[in-house]
Amino acid sequence: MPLESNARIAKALAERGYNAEREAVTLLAGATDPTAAVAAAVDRAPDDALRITADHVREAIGDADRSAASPDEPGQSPVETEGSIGSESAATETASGAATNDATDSTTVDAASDPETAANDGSERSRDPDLRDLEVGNDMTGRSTGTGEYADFVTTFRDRYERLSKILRGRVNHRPAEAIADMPGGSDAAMIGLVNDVRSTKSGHWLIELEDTTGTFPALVMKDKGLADVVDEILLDECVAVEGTLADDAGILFADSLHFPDVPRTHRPGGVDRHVQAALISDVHVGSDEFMADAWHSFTDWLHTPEADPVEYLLLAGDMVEGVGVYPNQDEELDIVDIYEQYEVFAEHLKEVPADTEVVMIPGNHDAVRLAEPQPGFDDEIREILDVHDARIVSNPATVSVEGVEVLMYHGVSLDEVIAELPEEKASYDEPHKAMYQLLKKRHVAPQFGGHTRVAPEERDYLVMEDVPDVFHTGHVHKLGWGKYHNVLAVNSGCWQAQTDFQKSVNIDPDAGYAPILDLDTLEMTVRKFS
Ligand code: D5M
Ligand code: FE
Ligand code: ZN
Repeated sequence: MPLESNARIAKALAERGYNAEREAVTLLAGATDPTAAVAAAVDRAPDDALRITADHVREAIGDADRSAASPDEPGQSPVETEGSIGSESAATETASGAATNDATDSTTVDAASDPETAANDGSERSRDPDLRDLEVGNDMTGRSTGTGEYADFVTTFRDRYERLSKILRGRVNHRPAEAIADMPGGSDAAMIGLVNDVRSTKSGHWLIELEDTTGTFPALVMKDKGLADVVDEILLDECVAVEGTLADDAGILFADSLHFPDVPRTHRPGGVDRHVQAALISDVHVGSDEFMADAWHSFTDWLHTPEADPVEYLLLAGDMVEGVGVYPNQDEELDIVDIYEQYEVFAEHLKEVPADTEVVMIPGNHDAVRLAEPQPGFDDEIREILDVHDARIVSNPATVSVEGVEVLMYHGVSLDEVIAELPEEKASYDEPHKAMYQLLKKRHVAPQFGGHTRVAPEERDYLVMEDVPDVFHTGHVHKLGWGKYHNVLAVNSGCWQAQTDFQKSVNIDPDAGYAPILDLDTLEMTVRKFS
C-alpha cells in the first residue's frame, strides 16, 4: 500500500511547490503517518529549497520512523510484456506492435532474472547522480537561420547532398551529372543525387531522375534487373547512388544497381558498464479528453518502486500536450482548452516522476512550437512552466548521448508518410519500427519534401543522420514497436492517449499506456504495461 501512494506523495509535495528526490518520497510513503510526515518535511526544508531531499525527510520523521520506511515491500509490478513472438506472455499481453516483432529483432529481459530485482535489498540505492553523463548534440534551438526564402531551401538541400553523398562516395565511383552527359555512349557510369522524380513507364520499367549540384540526369531501371524491391523503397528528395551503363546516345543511364546511404552492418553500438535504464516514452497528450491519467499515475507510481531503481533517465519524444487547433474539430475532444494550462498540468504530471531522474524532451506536432522540422525546443514561457527536474528541452530531432549510448530522438511525423508511400510489408502502423528502419537506411529522418511533413529551410539540414545512432527513438503514430536494424535499436514508443474519434474513424488502434524500458548496458528492451 505505501509504495502505491508514492506518486501521490510526490504530487502533494509538488502542490506545495517542491520537487522531491525519489528516496525522500519513499521515506515519506513508509512513514507511519505520511500526511503528517509530508507536512513535517516541508516545514524542515529551507525556504529557498526547491527540492525535498532524503535528508530533510530523515530529519523530519526521525530515526524511529526511518526504520519503518525501508522500501522493501515491492508494490504491485506492472505487467511485463515481451517483444518475442514465440513467448507465451507476448501472445497474451503485448501490444500488437510488440507482438509482431521478429524473434531476432526483439530483446527482452525476463523478470525472474532481472538483476535489479535481486539487488534490491531495500535500503541502499544504486542511483548515483555522479555516475550520470548526459550530453546533447545537434540541438538547433536558438540556431534557426532560415527566412523562408527560396535561397534557404537551396542551401538546405546542398547541405543534405554534401553530407549524404559523402557516405555513398566510398561505395561508387561517381561522376557529376554534368560530366556524365559528356561521357561516350556505352561507358560505365555512376551518379549520386537527390531523387527528383520516380515514374513507372508504360512497359513496366522505372525512370528515376537524379539531381546533384551540377544538374540532373535520368536513370532507367529495367524491370528484369531484379531491382523492383529497391525501387519500391525510394522516396522523393532522398539521396541515392545509381550505377550502370550509359545508353549509346549517352542520354540515359541504364541502372545495374541502386544504393542507399544506409547504416553499415559493422556498426557497433556503445553501452555503459553499469546497470542503468532509460524509459523511452512519447505522446502524453495532456489536455485531451482521452489522456489516460490513471495509466500515467501507475507508471509514475512504478517509477518509485525498487524495481524501477535503475530507471535514471526519462526520454520524451514529443506531443507532451494535446495542443490546440492541430487537427480539424480537435476542440471537441479537449479537456483543457488553454495551451499554457495544458503545459501547467503536464508539468504537474511530470513532477510525479522521481526528482532525481534525468529528463530529456523534444517537441512534437501537437506542441507549441513551429510545425516545420527541425522544431526548436520550447520557448522561455513554456520552459518556465516546465521548470521541474531541470529537464533538458531540445529540438526535434536531437541526439542525446546517455552515458555514451547515442540516442537519436525524433517525434516521427514522417513515419505517416513512409507508411503511406511504401508497401505494407516494408512499413505499416502495426510495425512502426520497420518504417524507422527505412529512415535509418536513408540516413535522414524526413526525406520527402513538400508533402505531409513540413520542412523548414535552414543553413544546415538538421534532419540528416550524419552519425549512426545506437538507439533511434520516435513516437507520433501511437503504436508500440521495436526491433534492431543493423545493430541499431529502433523503438517507437506508443502513447498515453486512448483512441480519439478521428483515430476510430480511420481504424488507428493506439497502443496506450506502455513504457519501453531500455537497458543502457545491454541495449535490451522490456516493455511495461500500465493500462
Ligand atoms: O497523431 C497520431 C497518429 O494519428 C498519427 O499517425 C497521425 C494520425 N492522426 C491523428 N489525427 C489525425 C488527423 N486529424 N488527420 C490525419 N492524421 C491524424 P498525433 O499527431 O500524435 O495525434
Ligand atoms: Fe501524438
Ligand atoms: Zn504526433
